[in-house]
Amino acid sequence: MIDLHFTPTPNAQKISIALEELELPYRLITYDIFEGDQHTAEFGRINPNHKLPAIVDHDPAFGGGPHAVFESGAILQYLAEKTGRLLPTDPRQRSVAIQWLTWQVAGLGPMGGQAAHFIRYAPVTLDYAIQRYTNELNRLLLVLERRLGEAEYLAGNEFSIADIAIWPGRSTGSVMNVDLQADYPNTCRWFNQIAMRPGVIRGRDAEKAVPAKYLQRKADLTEEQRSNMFGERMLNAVRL
Ligand SMILES: N[C@@H](CCC(=O)N[C@@H](CS)C(=O)NCC(=O)O)C(=O)O
Repeated sequence: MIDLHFTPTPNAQKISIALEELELPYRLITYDIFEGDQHTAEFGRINPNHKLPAIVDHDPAFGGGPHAVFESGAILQYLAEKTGRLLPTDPRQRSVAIQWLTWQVAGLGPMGGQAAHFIRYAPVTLDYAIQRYTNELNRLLLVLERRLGEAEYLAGNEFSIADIAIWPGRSTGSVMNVDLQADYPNTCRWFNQIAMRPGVIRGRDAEKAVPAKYLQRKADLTEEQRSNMFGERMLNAVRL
């Protein structure tokens, strides 16, 4: 049994999708990140970075008791290696899959996150910051579009954890007001194809198990919520 520490966001959804695709039994433990559930010392022992997602595998293949894993990319790789699935066995294709996985966690994810932050949450409108992050996000979306014009999936002809890492960020388009259908036809083809996979549908629906209030957040946060997400309370969780 695997514990999935979860909140309804694209990063955490990557893992519910992977677990469903791999048909691994898991228990969902939900966090309201706006209320600061992620800042407890108990969760810090599972994820020293105090962010979602994280997993605890109570039956790791290498034995020795429960094993905690944080960072969505590392979790995806861990689950793929545990099961021998969702990562190509051919070394060249496997390397390609890891490259696109890393591209998402180091580029597309953080740039999308910063663009969303300055568009939705910044208390003042900072044109330069918005322009900087939306330009970079646009560039990354073009890189994705070009890749999906030359290959069916990110790693080539096999669905892999690289696709799972990128697919849940579909809301990126709505942040940017991008018309995926018109402007990114290859990405759109890939997106719709993956959306039909039963495992992906079940993994996406994991968020139905979280209390509705988690999903009804607005951009104007209370002072406490802002502090939990971007301020003092967030820093206090990692202070010595
Ligand atoms: N690089 C991390 C990012 C994790 C992350 O930023 N998680 C967000 C939710 S998507 C979070 O926990 N935010 C709460 C906070 O910042 O306190 C990963 O890929 O797992």
